[in-house]
Amino acid sequence: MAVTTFEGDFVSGDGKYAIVVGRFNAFVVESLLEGAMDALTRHGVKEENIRVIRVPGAFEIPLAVQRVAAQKQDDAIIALGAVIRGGTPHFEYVSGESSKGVLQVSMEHNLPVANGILTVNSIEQAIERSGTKMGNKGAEAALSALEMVSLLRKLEV
Ligand code: INI
Repeated sequence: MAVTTFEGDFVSGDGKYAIVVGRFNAFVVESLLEGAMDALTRHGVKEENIRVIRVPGAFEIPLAVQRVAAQKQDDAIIALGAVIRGGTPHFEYVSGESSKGVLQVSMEHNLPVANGILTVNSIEQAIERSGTKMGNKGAEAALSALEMVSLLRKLEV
């Protein structure tokens, strides 16, 4: 008997997307945003169906994501930020809480929220993951949002 498999694809670019961006470590985050925009538009998402919401830092991302989710305008939200380890434990709080927060909103609102919040030990690692030798985490997050929108349409309740 054949197994039925459900899997999202990247072919329908008709969804609406909100990108919530933490401004902290802007030199990295702007590259993540470029990567996300490029991935969405090259998969057929029109610029008028993308909105960008800016917040001060990664710690503020969950609240903005929650508000955007409550507006019910988008098929998915993409959270972008860059948390880079410094000399204090502040890093741990910001990285842990921001990731937990976006997951919580995703579950509560039954909405894909892609986690493109980079959490790295050094500026070098951040640069590597924002469009150089380790890819672009913003683009990856956008692709996962596209895939999840497609998958959830196939798993309509
Ligand atoms: N915000 C970040 O987005 N990345 C960081 O690396 C960071 N560090 O390390 O401090 C950071 N801090 C600011 C934080 O997100 C809040 O904006 C701030 O605490 C005010 O609530």
